[in-house]
Amino acid sequence: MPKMLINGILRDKPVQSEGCFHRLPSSFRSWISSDAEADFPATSGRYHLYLSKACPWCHGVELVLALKGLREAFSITWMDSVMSEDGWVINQSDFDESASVPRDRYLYQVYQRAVPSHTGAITVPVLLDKHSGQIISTESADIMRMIDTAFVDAASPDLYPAEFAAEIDRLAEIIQAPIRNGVYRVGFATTQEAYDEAIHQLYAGLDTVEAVLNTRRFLAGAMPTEVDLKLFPTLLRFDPVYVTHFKIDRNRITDYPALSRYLADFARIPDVVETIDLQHIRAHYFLSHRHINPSGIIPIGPNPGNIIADLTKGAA
Ligand SMILES: N[C@@H](CCC(=O)N[C@@H](CS)C(=O)NCC(=O)O)C(=O)O
Repeated sequence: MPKMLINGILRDKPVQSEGCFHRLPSSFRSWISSDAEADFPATSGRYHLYLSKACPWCHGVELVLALKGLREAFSITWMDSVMSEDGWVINQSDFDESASVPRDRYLYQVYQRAVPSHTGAITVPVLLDKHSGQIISTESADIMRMIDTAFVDAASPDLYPAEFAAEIDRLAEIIQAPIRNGVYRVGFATTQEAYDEAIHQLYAGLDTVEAVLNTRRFLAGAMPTEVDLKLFPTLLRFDPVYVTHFKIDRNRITDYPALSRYLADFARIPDVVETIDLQHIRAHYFLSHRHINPSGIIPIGPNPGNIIADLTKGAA
């Protein structure tokens, strides 16, 4: 288990009770705004992201940057695939010298510098203000929404259009606990009861989403919106990782016609495929969670080496 910070010092996380996995709440919840007078105005080049290619929450943030053409507006520090006992390790070979952030070895150093007495988990994504050195947010859903709504440009898609906002929020609620967090609740359960509850909720959630996608191309309608950017990272990891690693073996995504069609359709959106590194993702899960995979074996995986090719077959 990775450690956490308690009063700024790296410590073991307390053991979770009743066999259930609980994600700690995000500690930093400020916002970038389109208002030029705001504390954190939407300014290209001012903000920095700490991201992992393996993490589904980070993947949602990266997809917002990709779909809105904002990749160059932010500097990024990437994590190594495999987590250490001391948490996320910063990738040194990809390090962006021009980003004007210190070259740390571990992510916890970023938290310690911003708030020396910080208590909380050391998670990605992290959104940092390079002017003040403050951490603005560690909550991916907020980061996705604030980038989409603050960095407005007529040429880029609106991922939270007003006419679909209620439906996007409704669907986000349906997928958040049972599916996006649910796969972790299943995989990290340490009692049969906790596993049974989480797995039933997960498959009920997938059945609901399958029914929605039988009538719509994307979750809220004909065009991709924010909620698709939240679901896709989990679906992408499902068959290659979660089925074996998290013991989620009633059905695969390939058993669901609408979910499979949707996964391939989403991967064909321009700039999406560049955000996917399945080898990195698989190495992360199978080698980082040694408490559930002590020997660190990486299984062969479905259709080895060909998953991306299959997903993007026929891409324009
Ligand atoms: N609520 C957060 C959750 C982020 C999160 O849990 N990230 C995981 C990676 S997938 C992490 O960094 N875990 C490290 C830890 O919990 O120690 C968000 O959505 O941004």
